[in-house]
Amino acid sequence: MSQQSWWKKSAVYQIYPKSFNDTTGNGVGDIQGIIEKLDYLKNLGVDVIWLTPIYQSPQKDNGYDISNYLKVHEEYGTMEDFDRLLEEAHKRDLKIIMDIVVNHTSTEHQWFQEALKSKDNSYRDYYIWKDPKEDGSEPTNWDSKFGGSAWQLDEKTGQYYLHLFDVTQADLNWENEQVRNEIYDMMHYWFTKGVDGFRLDVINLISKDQRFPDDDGSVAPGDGRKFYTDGPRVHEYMNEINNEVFSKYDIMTVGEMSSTTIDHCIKYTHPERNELSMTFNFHHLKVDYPNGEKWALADFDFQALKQILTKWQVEMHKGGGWNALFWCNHDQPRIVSRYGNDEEYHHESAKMLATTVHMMQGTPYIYQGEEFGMTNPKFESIDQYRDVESLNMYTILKENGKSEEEIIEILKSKSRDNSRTPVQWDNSVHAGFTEGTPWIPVASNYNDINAKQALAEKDSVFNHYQQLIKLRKEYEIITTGDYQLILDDHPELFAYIRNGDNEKLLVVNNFYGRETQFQLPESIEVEGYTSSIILSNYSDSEADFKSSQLRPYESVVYHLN
Ligand code: TEU
Repeated sequence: MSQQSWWKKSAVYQIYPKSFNDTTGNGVGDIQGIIEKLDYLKNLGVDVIWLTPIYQSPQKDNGYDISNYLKVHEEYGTMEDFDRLLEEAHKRDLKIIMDIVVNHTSTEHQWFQEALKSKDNSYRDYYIWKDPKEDGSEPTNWDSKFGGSAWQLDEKTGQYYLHLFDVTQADLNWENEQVRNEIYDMMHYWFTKGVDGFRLDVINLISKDQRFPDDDGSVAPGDGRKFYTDGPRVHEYMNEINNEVFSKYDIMTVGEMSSTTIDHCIKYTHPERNELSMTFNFHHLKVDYPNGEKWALADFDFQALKQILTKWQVEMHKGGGWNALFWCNHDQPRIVSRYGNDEEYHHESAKMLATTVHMMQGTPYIYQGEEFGMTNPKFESIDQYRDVESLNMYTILKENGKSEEEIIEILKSKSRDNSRTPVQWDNSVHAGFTEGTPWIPVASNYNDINAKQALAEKDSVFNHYQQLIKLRKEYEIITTGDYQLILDDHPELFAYIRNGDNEKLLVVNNFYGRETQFQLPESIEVEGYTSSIILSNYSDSEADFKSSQLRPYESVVYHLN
């Protein structure tokens, strides 16, 4: 396998520094705190660490609002701390990829502060400014993803600027070649330091339809996504970034693709197109959005989940693309609380969910705390929330007539803060995260669910993740085999086969807390194959791979050859 695809066998661990490990007592995680946990991560077996933004930022969106790409946010430490982290990681054969946000900057960025000065300032065209409509209203009816209009009026110059996210996150104008060159210089700075790659934030939003039309409401009022998602020049820009920057280093890149399609993701990741290594898509994490609405409650649609993950496996494999595999990140609720059972079957369901994605084709991502089954915190008061999106939505849902209780129930299920509570290292005060007051409360179950406890347990969730990572290194079929869903509409089972040359993996996952029968379809050719169980979340799973009675959340991987 050629050098540049080392990431096809890697497991990536995502760190949200703010909530990872605080060594100064200011209640915020820091770079020294990450250095102190590198041996823990090495023991888990991961190969790459993804750091969410650590750049200078007013922290309105916890670092996704960058005010200086070339400085480290002071609460996290200094550039010397970062250099030491990189050195210590590389000593342990751990790679570090950075989170780069180039769809927008903070409005506190020097470029934006200059742009505000006048319409003819040389930085004005770094951002997207439009005159009001004739009646003085916003240039288009597009909504911000964090609620409200995507346009903010600057009284001084009488023009609006575009912000697809918070009002303090102004969209950059990628049509401007000077902007692109500034971004490329900044990227070279980090790669020259020895960084091993980038996670590119909402990178498929950077090309806007220059007509800036109103949304006709055919999808949903104000949903202007189709005018900037996978936009007209997006692949041209990806290709230019690759030619100008990525192609000069042995690195990996992963694009966060908001509301994208398989066709685009094949284009983004096919090796001959020289764009990105792999992509995140989120369609499998919207099957608990009733009618596509995030801020409402519904059980997850299990059949839709199976179909979506299958479609992405089959078509990306056929098209030569490469998936990032994940359930969790800093924007998503904790998966064991979302699609699993975080009480009666905590360990079984956390392990089952991990096996489901880790045995698929792609590069798996583990979000901090997922490796030992951290859950949603189930906060009871709005005072416990910090996320700008959640706080905006609290206001909007209130204005729309929802009661406090209804809104709290929605936030408990949907808020991004569900994944941003401090990592639960042990059962000491604040779960060993800080000796100060944490910036966001620790989940109350840290006595029972913490890393120290998991490391001491033989059959812990942590140990299950260790085994999954090892299996990826041991069985080539996990990386190269094709994927075939079986028992497509089974009410409880998500079962699939990975087909290799003269070998198969049979992966059977019970997604529910009740027993159910597995029967291998006659159509599956297994004559002459012998089998062994290479992983299970029960110690005594059925050896007969053709037929078994599966217990609640039971998940078994059979190797057939
Ligand atoms: O996320 C973009 C994104 O798609 C999600 O934030 C989603 O739009 C949001 O949760 C609404 O459902 C990236 C980062 O991961 C996120 O943390 C940032 O807030 C956002 O971009 C803006 O930079």
